[in-house]
Amino acid sequence: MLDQDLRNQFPIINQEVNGHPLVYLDSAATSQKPQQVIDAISHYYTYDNSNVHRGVHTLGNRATEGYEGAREKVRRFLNAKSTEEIIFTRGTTTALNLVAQSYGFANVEAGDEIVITYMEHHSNIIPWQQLAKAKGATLKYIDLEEDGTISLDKVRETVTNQTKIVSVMHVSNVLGTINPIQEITKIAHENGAVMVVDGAQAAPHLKVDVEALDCDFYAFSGHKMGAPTGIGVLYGKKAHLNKMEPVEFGGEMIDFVGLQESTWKELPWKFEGGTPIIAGAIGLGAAIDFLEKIGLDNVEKHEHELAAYALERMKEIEGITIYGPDNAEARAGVITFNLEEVHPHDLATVLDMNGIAVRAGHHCAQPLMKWLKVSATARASFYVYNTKEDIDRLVDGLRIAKEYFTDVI
Ligand code: 7TS
Repeated sequence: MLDQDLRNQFPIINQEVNGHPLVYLDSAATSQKPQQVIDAISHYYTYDNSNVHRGVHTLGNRATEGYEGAREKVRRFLNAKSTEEIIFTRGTTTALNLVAQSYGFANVEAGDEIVITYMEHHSNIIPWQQLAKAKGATLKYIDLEEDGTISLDKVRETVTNQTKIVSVMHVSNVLGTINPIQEITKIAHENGAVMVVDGAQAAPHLKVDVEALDCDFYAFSGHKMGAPTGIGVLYGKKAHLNKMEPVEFGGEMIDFVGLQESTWKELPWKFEGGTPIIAGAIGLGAAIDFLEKIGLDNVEKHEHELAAYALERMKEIEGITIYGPDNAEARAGVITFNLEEVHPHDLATVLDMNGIAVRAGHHCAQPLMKWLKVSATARASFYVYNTKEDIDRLVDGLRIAKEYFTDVI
C-alpha cells in the first residue's frame, strides 16, 4: 500500500464535503493533482510564460525548453524511439480523432473494415463510425466474454484481411479489465491492419511500453494521471506519421506559406497547429516525474490491492451486482456496480451526502451498457491517494443508502 505521506501531497483530498472528510472515488473521470504539478504550472506562469519556438528572447527559450522537455519525458514514459513520435493533443478524444481523420481518411476505402469492441468509450467509437459512414466501410465489433474480458479467438474471428484498422482500449473505464493489447496487435498486423490503442485508463495506472506492445498509435489524456485538463498525447510510429496529413492548419505547423500552396514543418510539429498547450505539457511532465518517482509498478500493485479489497468488502452487501471479472489481478482500480433497484444516480447522491464521490451513468459507453443489459451503473475508481479506509467508507455509505431506499421503497 502507498502511504499517507503520498496522500498528503494532494491538497484537494484534505477537505470536508457535506460535513464528512472527502473520499474521492472518481479518478477514472479525472484524477486529482499533486502539489508538484500545481507548483510546476504556477512556476511556469510566474517566471517563464511566453510563446514557444520563436527563439529570440530568454522567456521564449525557457518556455520552449519546458514544452519540448515535457515531450522528451513523454517519450521516455512510453518507451517511444523518438520525440518525433510524440504529438501533444487536447486529450485522448482529440488524439483518436486525429488518427481517424488523417490516417483513416487516407487509408480506408469502401468495403474495408474497422474493428473495435463492445466495451469502447464513445471517443473510440464515434470517430470510426464517422469514418466508416464517409467511406462506405464496415464498423465491426469484437464480442466480449461473459465476464467482460476479450478472448483472442473472438479477435481472430472478427479481424480479417479486409480490416484496415483495429482500435481497442487498453483498460476499460467501466469494467476495469486490462486487455491483451500485445496479442491483439499481433493479430491486427498478421491481417495487414494497423493497431490503435485508447490508453486513457492505462497510462495513469500501469507501465506502458509502446515498443513492446508494437501498436501503431497510442492515445492518452494527462488529466487522468495527475496533469491538468486540456493536454493529451498521441504516440504514432514515425513511418505512419511521416505519411499522414495534418488535420489542423494554421500557425506553428507550417514551414513555408505561399499564396496557393504551403508546406508543413517536420514531425511532430506538423500536427500541432496554433499556439500549443504549453503549461499543460509542463504539467504533464511534472505528473510523469511524480508517477515515475512512485514507480508505475507500485501504482499498479496498489490498485490491484485496492480492487481486491473492494471486491471482497462490497460483496458483503446483499443485493449488489458487480460487473467485470472477479479476479482483481485482471482489472485496474475500477469497480462498476448496481445496488438492487436503487437508481445509480440516487445512490451517488446519497454517497455524496456522506462525502463520497462516485460516478453514476453510462460512463460514455452506451454500447457496453446495452451489452450489460443495464441503462446505467455506479462506479468507484481509485488512484494513488486512495486507501482501504476509503473503501470502508464506501461500504458504510452503501449500507446507509440501502437502508435509506429500503425505507423509501
Ligand atoms: N477513452 C477512455 C477509455 C476513457 O475512459 C475516456 C474518458 C476517454 C477515452 C476520453 O478521454 P478525454 O480525456 O478525451 O475526455 N473517460 C471518462 C470516464 O470514464 N468518466 O469520465 C470520463
